[in-house]
Amino acid sequence: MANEVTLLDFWPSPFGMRVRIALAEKGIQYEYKDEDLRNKSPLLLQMNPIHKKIPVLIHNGKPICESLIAVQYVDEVWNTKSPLLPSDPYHRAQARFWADFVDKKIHDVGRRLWATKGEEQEAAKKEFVEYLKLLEEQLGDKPYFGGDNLGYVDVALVPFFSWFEAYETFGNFKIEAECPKFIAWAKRCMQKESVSKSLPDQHKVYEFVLQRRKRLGIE
Ligand code: GS8
Repeated sequence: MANEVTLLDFWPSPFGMRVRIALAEKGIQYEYKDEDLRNKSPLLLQMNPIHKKIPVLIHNGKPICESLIAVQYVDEVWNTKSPLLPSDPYHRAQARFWADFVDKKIHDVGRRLWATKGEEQEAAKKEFVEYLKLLEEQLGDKPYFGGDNLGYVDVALVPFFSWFEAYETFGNFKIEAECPKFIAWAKRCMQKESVSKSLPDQHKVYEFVLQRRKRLGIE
């Protein structure tokens, strides 16, 4: 079967980055299409008519929506190389739990770090550090959440590292001072080409967030 793979994405999206990393880990060639989310392409609307969101992975004409579902799909279809989910069902359930935790907590609190001010922002900073400390505990002494190799939780989480300059600058705090182990883990992930090539430069994301703050009237 031919393997035609397209990714509908938007470069600063941490969700899109997850699928980019998964495809890179598996060594899959694909066509990358950057969407203008204020003027969505007919292809995006056709491929994700329910949520109308990126990322959408298109495999041989068929769409797979939702980033974590797409990462699992990639892991299942290209299963001969770089497994992302553990083979043991209990460990697999745990990995899904923490990826779900990242989805439910990190994205939202990250947004509050750059899009709010005053008390709300202070509360977000406290919460953010709390979550990173929980993740540090979960990492333990392992190099990656996946153990000796990059795994599902790493793929779900590391994209947010590209937003750290924006979080720190607009939140006026230093994440490394609070969570050095987390930063060491993120830097370890960045040494992998599959990750470094999939994540945009932190400063570019910062500039993007600055424009968004202006549009939202925060600046
Ligand atoms: C979230 C995707 C998403 O929010 C996933 O894939 O994991 N749960 C989904 N995509 C955003 C861009 S990144 O913030 C998006 O496409 N937004 C367009 C819109 O809401 O109109």
